[in-house]
Formats: sequence, C-alpha cells, structure tokens
Amino acid sequence: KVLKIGIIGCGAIGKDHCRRIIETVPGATVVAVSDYVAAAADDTAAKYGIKSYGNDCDGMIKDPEVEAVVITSIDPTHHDYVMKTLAEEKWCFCEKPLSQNAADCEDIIKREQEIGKRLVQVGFMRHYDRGYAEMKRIIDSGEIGKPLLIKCCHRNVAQGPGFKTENGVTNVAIHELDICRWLLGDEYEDVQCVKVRQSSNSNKGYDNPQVMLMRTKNGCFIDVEVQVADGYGYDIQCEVVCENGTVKLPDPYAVVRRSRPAGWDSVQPAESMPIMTDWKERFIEAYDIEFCKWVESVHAGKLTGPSSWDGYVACVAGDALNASRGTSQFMKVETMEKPEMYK
Ligand code: ISE
Repeated sequence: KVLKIGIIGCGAIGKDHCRRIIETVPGATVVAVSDYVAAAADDTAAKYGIKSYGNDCDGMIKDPEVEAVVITSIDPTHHDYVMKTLAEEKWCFCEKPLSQNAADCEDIIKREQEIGKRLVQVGFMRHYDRGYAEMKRIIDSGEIGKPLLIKCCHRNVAQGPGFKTENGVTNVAIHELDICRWLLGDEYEDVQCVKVRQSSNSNKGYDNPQVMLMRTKNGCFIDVEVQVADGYGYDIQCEVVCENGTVKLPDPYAVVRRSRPAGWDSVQPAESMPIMTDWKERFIEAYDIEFCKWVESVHAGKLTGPSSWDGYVACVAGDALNASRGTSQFMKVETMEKPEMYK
C-alpha cells in the first residue's frame, strides 16, 4: 500500500521533501502540491507530473485522494493548516515550529484529544540524526554520570526578508528547545534570553547574536548561542557535560585538506575542512530517516515521532524566552498537564 501525500508549501524544504518522498521513501508518494504562490506549486507539480492545486491549499487538504498532508509553508501558516488537516481527520506532518506560540499549539492538542488519536508529527528531524541519537544513548546509559550542562551553538549564514528578533527563537532556537529536553529526558523550569554585543552582520533590524539560557527541573543549565547571520556557514554545535565525561555532536563528514591555498608561493600552507552553508544539506540523512519512519508509522496506524505535545512544549519555552528579552530575568516555563495520549 502506498500512502498518498499532499504538500502545502513548495519553498526550499517543501521541494526537498517532495523529491525525498517521491524518490527515496518507500511506501509513499506525493499526489498533489499547493503553495500560496500558485506558480511555485505549478513548477513542482510539473517536475514530477503530479497534480497542482495552485494556491488552493484548503482544496488540496480536502481532496479525497490525499491521505496525509505535509505542511512546509511559512511558519505563521502552520497552525491554520494543521487545524484544517485535523478537521478532515487526516495524517499531518508539520514542519517545525508547530505554531508561532503556545496558545495556538493548545488548539491543536485539544483537537487531537477530541479525535482521540495522534495524527500530527512535528518536523523535529534532529531526533533522527545519528550524532544526536548516539549522544542520547550514552547519556541514557548513565556511563558518564548525570548530565550537568549543555552548550549549544546554532549559526545560520543569513536570513530572508522580514526576519525579526523573535524569530531567532520561534524559527531557529526552536530546534535546541526541542533537542535539549529530548537529550536530557528532562523539562524546563525557567529560561532567559540575553542580548549580547552585536555582530556587524546584525544591522538588519534583528538581534544577532542572542544567547538563550535554560534551566531544567533537574537543575541542568543550558546555553544556546544563536547567530542568525554569522557571515560564514551553517554551524550546529552541541556538547553535553556530564559528571564523568562529555559527549559532543560530531561535525558533518568532511575531508581534511592540507595544501597551500590559492596564491601558493606567498601563502602559508594550511590544514582545512569545508563547513556547510545550506541547512537542508546538514541534516539530509536525518530528514530521510525521519520520513521513512513517519511513513512506516502511518502504515502501522500509530505515530512514534515528535508529537504535537513536543511542538507545544518547545513553543511554551519559546514564548517565555521571547517574553524575557530585555528583562534580565528568568521566566517560568509553565505547561498544561500532559494528556495521556502523549505519555
Ligand atoms: C530552518 O527552518 C531550519 O530548520 C534550520 O535548521 C534553521 O537553522 C534555520 O534557521 C531555519 O530557517
């Protein structure tokens, strides 16, 4: 049996997921695409010979042939499309973030409770990255003692138009908000966002860098350096400090080169490794595994990946981080009670 998927949003990651599902994921295919820019949907549809709904995303969700909806549209539209997909009681894969704030995630959780079944998976693909998975395995084994601290960096090359300071949390650090609680098996107590000396790459109307601090219920301390325009590459770092050792996320595979750079006679020979610039490439294997597992779980009738609860908790912490900016205070992270369905 082949799962028939409709995609909303044919931008960078939407096009990539379309290719991934059609070319590499067993047991699934894309039957239709849509995008608020009709031409973007038409182009993607033409490339794979599938149906374009143009900008009629709502119509595509209702198409009886579409059994599952993948939402890869811009962040502020996620909540609405998830709710519309749930109205049809269809499977829904929503890219991160689940919503722009916790209140919108609560709607989604309420609706899932009414339906009585998990239908939503959130695109927190780092759970499927081999580096993070091995870090979690070691932490969970207890071999190096209890975790004490996490030090993270999330650095992007640049941002598109319309990017705002708050998006450093809602669009970027949302990955760390998710992965740190997953790595630790712990929840946030309180959080604080700190403005630090600004980079000369930051004169675009948003804070860059920002430092985000999180303290967990078990007393772990986490700091995340977020640079949304770092001037060099896409660089993700994560180190967990435990009592008797540390675990660190490996950099992506890259060949070490030793040579004289261009203009060789006047330049010092050097050892170098390339650094990635495109975030879609950095976690490409994780995205592939994520989609294979999602489709497998849909066929089994039971989702196993990051849930709307995980999407919600990240947004609760994100709201608190954004509220704390400029106050020099930690803000409490207060969630509703966790429904049985997500335990
Ligand atoms: C993008 O949506 C991602 O998920 C990337 O991991 C993040 O670094 C980037 O800033 C986001 O726009």
